[in-house]
Amino acid sequence: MKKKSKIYLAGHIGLVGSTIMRKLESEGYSNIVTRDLSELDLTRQTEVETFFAQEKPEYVILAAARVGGILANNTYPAEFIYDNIAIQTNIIHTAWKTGVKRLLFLGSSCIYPRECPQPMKEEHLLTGLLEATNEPYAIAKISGIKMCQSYNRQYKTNFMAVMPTNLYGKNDNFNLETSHVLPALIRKFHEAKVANKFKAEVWGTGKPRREFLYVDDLADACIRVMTLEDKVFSSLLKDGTTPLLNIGSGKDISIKELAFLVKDIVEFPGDIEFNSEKPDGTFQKLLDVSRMNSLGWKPETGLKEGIKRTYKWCLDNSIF
Ligand code: GFB
Repeated sequence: MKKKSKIYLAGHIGLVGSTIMRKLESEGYSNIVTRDLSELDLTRQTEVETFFAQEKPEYVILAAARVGGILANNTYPAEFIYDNIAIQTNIIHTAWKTGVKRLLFLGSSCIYPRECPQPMKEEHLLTGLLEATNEPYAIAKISGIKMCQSYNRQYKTNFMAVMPTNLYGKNDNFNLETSHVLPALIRKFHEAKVANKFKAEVWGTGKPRREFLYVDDLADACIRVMTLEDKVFSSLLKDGTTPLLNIGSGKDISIKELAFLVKDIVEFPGDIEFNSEKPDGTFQKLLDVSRMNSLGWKPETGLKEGIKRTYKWCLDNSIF
């Protein structure tokens, strides 16, 4: 991927897409194509085909998806499976038809089995049952990986899937009904502080463990994969292997520890109340990131620093 290459960034407004956009621009990529939902509905096959025929992108970064936290996944399983399968099917298939040189498909660490050995390696895919709260989303993402693998095997395409761990950062979703845990805790503790409340609620038992990655580090990893030398890139796809790369920080933390860390950063003086009526989800999701590390990538932003930057961004942009 060269600075002048035509790159289609699908999903440029969300947490991941907007960060990749900023990073591409700051690195001097000058021919990035985007479309808002009002201009292009990615769940509509003919709209996607017309768009690719007109724009003829050389590279595709597929960050468009229906995403959300544990409650959103559990409440809207139909949208999570339908939208994701439709979006990725239309884009991956049309990318093959129009000869796209390289495609990057973004998934999530929830593709791995619920009882997966930790840390979870790429080869653990499809070795066990999935976590119930996000099974439809995980099935959609696994289908996307398998599409990339099938097209690579049959048509010699260069389609790669990257599986990030739980992400957070600027431009995240801070809606308490649909967000992930980290933005939710920032908001809950901030609002409790401002309202002089004595306590704030954290869902579940606090025992599950999660790995967090600052989204700027993910963007860096994505661009690194898209700019790998052909020789290195194709070695990752050889013999029809699953085109899969885990992207994470390599460290996890319990939700309880996370809650105390966020409470500290936000300076909420009250108590934390765990509500065990709310679901815990998977007990642990820690990625083995040795494959990505062997490609020369390592995250730069520690969890505390990343949360501080995210909270500052919220305050600077009057998010709450
Ligand atoms: O981030 P989260 O919604 O997603 O929840 P998952 C992680 C953990 O934090 C769960 C707890 O154990 C939640 O119960 N938690 C505590 C909270 N307080 C809160 C809160 O106020 N809001 C939220 N949202 N959680 C999602 C999947 O799983 O993560 C997706 O459903 C995807 O498919 C994504 O993989 C990365 O890590 O459980």
